[in-house]
Amino acid sequence: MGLPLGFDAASAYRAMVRMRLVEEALAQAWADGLVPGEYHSGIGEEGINAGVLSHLSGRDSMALDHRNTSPLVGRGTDIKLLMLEVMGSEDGLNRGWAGHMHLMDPGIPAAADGIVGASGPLAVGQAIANAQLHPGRVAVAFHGEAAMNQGMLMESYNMAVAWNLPVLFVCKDNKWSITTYSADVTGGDLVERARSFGLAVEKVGGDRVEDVYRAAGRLIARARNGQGPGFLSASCHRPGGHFEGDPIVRLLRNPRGQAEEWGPPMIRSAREKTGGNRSDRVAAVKVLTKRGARAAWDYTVRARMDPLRRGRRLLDQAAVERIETFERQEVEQAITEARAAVGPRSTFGVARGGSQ
Ligand SMILES: Cc1ncc(C[n+]2csc(CCOP(=O)(O)OP(=O)(O)O)c2C)c(N)n1
Ligand SMILES: [Mg+2]
Repeated sequence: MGLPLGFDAASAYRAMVRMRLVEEALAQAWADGLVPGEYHSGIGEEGINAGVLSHLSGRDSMALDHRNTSPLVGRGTDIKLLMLEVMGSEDGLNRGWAGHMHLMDPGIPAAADGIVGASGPLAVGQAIANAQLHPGRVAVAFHGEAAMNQGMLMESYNMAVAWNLPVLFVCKDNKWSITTYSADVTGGDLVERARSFGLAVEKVGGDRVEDVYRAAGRLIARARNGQGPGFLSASCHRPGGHFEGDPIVRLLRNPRGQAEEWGPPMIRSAREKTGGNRSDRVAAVKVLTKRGARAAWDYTVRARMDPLRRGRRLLDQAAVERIETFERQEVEQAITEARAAVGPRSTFGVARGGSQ
């Protein structure tokens, strides 16, 4: 199948590169102790974000989760203000009150919430306002697959269908909920679950921005025309793990080395006489080993799902270089200025040369 009509590969790639570079700059700032608290990066989700955002314009609204940086970058939020906000600066986008997890850009309008599943009610609220005040505008909620086990998100699906609201729910399915395999705690099939609410559904590989563009386009056009809300399931792989400094990534990237380090103490503890009966302790070690092996295998297989690598193939080399050079200059300038404004303080995150 060729590229979809109206799809601009260069714009999509530019958006993805910009998102990736801003995320990398902020991940580095976190490692350098400049970001208070946690930082959840959206590296690996760029194909989903860029494909969906290509269909939004003007004041279409967005409700975001804890991986909110990339969608804001993709919608044109000022990246220096965003960086300052993530670093807790009073000169930031939200005067340092929002930090990384509750970023808000009233100019879009877009709002993020760190409570898992909260992008559902936020988007439904935006959609009600849009339907009443600005027919033709849509709202998009971005959430993870594990958020679909949260009641408030399911209530949002229900209300969106019952009131025929112009909203699209985008499920970024990376298969993980922090350190839990979502499949282990999820009943049934999530796409079928969404369909059963009466949502129009599509499922795509989120590493192919052109496929996301095509599917999101159909769902957003329906919602905009008053034909009802939609649900897009898009797979992705986040090579960085749950948040910066996530120790499980060490296991997944280097399972053999980690088994050598963690294995002997685990076996010793299973043999020790304290803490439950011996067969239970041995069984626990077996379960952990099996889960670790399955996760490491899955991580290795899915590591090929880089949306930028695939996006590059849609363009010629000269265009790729032009886009990357330009975006790198812009992002480097913004992060240099933001870091200079924040100063040398290093009171948060992990110390340089820490446990990473
Ligand atoms: C209501 C609530 N419960 C638990 C948490 C802690 N928490 C933060 S992110 C997360 C995992 C969410 O998984 P998913 O929705 O799949 O998003 P992902 O992190 O994989 O992008 C959890 C459990 C939270 N923030 N809010
Ligand atoms: Mg997840």
